[in-house]
Amino acid sequence: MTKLNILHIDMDAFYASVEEQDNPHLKGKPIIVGGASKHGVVTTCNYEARKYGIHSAMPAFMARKLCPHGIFLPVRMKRYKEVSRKIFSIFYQFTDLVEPVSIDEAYLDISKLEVKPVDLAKDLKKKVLEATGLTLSIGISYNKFLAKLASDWNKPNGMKIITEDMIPEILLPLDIKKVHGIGPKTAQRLNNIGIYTIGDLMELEEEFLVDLFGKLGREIYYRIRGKDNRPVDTKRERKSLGTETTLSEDTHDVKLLKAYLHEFSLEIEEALLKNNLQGKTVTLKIKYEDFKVRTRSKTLPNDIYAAQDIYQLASSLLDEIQLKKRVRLIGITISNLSSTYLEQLTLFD
Ligand code: TTP
Ligand code: MG
Repeated sequence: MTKLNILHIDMDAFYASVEEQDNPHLKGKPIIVGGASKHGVVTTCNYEARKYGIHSAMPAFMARKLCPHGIFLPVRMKRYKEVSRKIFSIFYQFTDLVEPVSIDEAYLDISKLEVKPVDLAKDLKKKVLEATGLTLSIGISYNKFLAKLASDWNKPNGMKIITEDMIPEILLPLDIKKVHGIGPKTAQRLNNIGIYTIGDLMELEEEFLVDLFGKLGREIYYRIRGKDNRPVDTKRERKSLGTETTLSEDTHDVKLLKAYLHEFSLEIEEALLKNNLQGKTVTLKIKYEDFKVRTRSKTLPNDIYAAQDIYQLASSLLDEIQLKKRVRLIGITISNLSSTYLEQLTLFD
């Protein structure tokens, strides 16, 4: 039997569960996080609220309609990050082969450990519950694709093993939307040609999928056959992260432009925290009314993630530019990124 050496861990209703834990009187009530915040979009909700059909990325007004007595709470990113750190420090107690995927999700490679995967998974669940009061779902398999599929199998507080001989029974009837890498658009394109399940998808030739989706097509071809040799990548990095907007009216108004920079800094801080990242380089981008683009960057000796630091840097870059023409687009990017978990890793070595 292929060794079951990969774990995928995903916290249950993460932000909402933290809120529930911090405010015990809310336990059992439908909790929606994010409805109160700037874009008016639900970031997540607890399983009680999901019974009403509420889900991530739903506009808040719709969620309120579905569940008027729901508890709508603002996003408290710093708090979630704090809890996330605690959880990841528990992962690192088991192995240093941890790939942080997001604030509440990680892969662990347990090949080096001499313990039964199920026992390890139970132990890990118990430790996280004791330290934080939170539950999580674990998938156990022999590659990342199958481990991720397994962690989603019986959420919340789930545990699922997928072994090699279960592949036909589990994969063939599965909706193609469940394949990591097939997004809603890709799924739609496949539905259009009569492909709904992985079983249908298996009928297609490798080269046909490559023609359709390029390199991803090849990956999909192998993944649905239970083959995925991506290693657990402890240093996985994104190159940059940023946001920009075209203004409703071209402007010279530095105060207004700085208000945008302020808003962007908050958004970038949130995205950095969520993805366990920090960065050294901030780039300001301006597009003038004549569509000429100017960018200016500054690189610091140290890493930053806080909105205030990003704003200060971007704002000083704006001060250095003489606005001779009106501006039609403004944006900030942070790059030179690194994982905030690398520190933690050395801490536990
Ligand atoms: P998920 O793991 O996708 O969702 P979840 O943990 O809330 O629920 P579950 O895993 O039990 O299905 O995302 C983790 C956190 O990331 C989530 O708590 C809130 C945040 N998030 C957003 O901000 N926007 C989104 O669109 C999604 C999906 C998640
Ligand atoms: Mg989750």
